[in-house]
Amino acid sequence: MASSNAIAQIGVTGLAVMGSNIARNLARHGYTVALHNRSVAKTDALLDAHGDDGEFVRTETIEEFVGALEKPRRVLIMVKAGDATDAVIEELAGAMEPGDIIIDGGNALYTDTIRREAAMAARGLNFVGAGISGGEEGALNGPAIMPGGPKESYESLGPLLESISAKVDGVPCCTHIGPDGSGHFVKMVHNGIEYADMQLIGEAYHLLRDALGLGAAQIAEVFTGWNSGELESYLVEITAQVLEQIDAETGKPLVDVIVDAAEQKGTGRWTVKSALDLGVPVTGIAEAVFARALSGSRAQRKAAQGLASGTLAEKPTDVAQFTEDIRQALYASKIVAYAQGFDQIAAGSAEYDWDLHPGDLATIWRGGCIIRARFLNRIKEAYEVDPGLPSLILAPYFREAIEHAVDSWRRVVATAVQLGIPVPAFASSLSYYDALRAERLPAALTQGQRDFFGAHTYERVDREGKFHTLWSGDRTEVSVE
Ligand code: NBP
Repeated sequence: MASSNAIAQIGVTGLAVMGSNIARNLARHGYTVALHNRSVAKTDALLDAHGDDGEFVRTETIEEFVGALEKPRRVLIMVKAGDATDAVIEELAGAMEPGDIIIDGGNALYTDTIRREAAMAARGLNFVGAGISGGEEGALNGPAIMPGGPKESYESLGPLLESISAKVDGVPCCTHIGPDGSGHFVKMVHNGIEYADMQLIGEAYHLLRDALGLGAAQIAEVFTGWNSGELESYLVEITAQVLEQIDAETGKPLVDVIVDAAEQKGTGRWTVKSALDLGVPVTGIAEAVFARALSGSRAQRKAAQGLASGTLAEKPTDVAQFTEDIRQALYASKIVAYAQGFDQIAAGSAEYDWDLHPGDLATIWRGGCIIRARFLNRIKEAYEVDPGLPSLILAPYFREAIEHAVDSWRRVVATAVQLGIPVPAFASSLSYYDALRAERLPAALTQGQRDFFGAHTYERVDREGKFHTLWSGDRTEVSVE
């Protein structure tokens, strides 16, 4: 119901798919919501279609919008990330007063959020960068929400955001993440993990199709079965549904008529760029981003058709065993992807002094968001037992899960290589695991080479200090201060 004089508890500006659904979610939870969009048509379309969802206040100008809000004012921005967000923030800040709260629920780059928070704080405004996951369905029925920003603003905002978020065992999928850009940072890493998870599922599908010769309907059944075990997750569930879908025009499985070139909006790329800066090896996420890029290199791929494969091995004959091997490889690789993502979160927390709590993130990612999965309960438990875990892989539950899976994992990667089926994320995750557990890495040789050509020095295994060999002299070793 639209009303012209109600005082709204929150305003939403940006009423495309995400903003409309969050506004409806808020109204359904009993909040009076002021509505604003750059073009009024979207505001009216929302009111026409869903005005009965609750109490809305229709506004046209920013002044009208801000004037409709209770103080301290709370405004949620849901516009396109980047310049549009800056433009809207500037306009709002001009109309708001010290103590008011601006929440950016878009997919902002966390460094932009750090900058915006500082600029708004200088004007006395509270700025909250909130990562929101769950797509349009989540926005309407309960997303996972990752709000950063000043702790004080969460006192006023928290109950409202928690009420519209997803719940798991009665626990809201929303918590205060930390200062300034931390909410958008963890949302970015969440999306990076999502990329890795999707790539791993894609590789499992590829092997089931090309190594075992299964059709889409049979593979859908495999994924449905997997979804009742430890792999239970939103992404595995929707994979089965996508594979079951039949194209109305051709009668073929839809997946067989979709062009095999994956696109990306950028959050995976941001995750990898940030990981490079932080020096965190998120190999699974990086492979997933590159795999999308390679799939999209359509001209190159076309030109490369017919390149030699070399002699290929026979396909596995024990379908049940190899299917189980793939399931185990998927589970182990997925653990690696999450472990790497959590490493990046720990590194970001240290770099920006955010004091992030990984167990809290595992808790709020259990529902609402795209990477929601049964095993996030296990991650939550692992961090409850040891908040300072050096790697998720070292938590007893995951250590045992990988120990159980590792033979299958090796068989899958070896078989894929012998059959010429690309499995970049499975293979790099296994290599990461082997590197992590290796007693001695070839990095000693790398250090020797660096010292040879650049006098970069090295450390010794048997005594403290930095050393350099006089490679172009008499090749004796000197101690370097
Ligand atoms: P879009 O990202 O497509 O943005 C469209 C909205 O931005 C419209 O309301 C549009 O107003 C407004 N806008 C633009 Br474009 N430029 C503007 C400007 N200069 N000034 C004011 N408003 C402007 O919408 P969305 O897909 O609903 O996503 C909203 C945010 O949520 C984005 O940051 C997105 O990354 C994030 N997000 C999306 C999803 C998802 O699943 N789609 C999930 C999680 C987060 P107009 O109607 O006047 O053109």
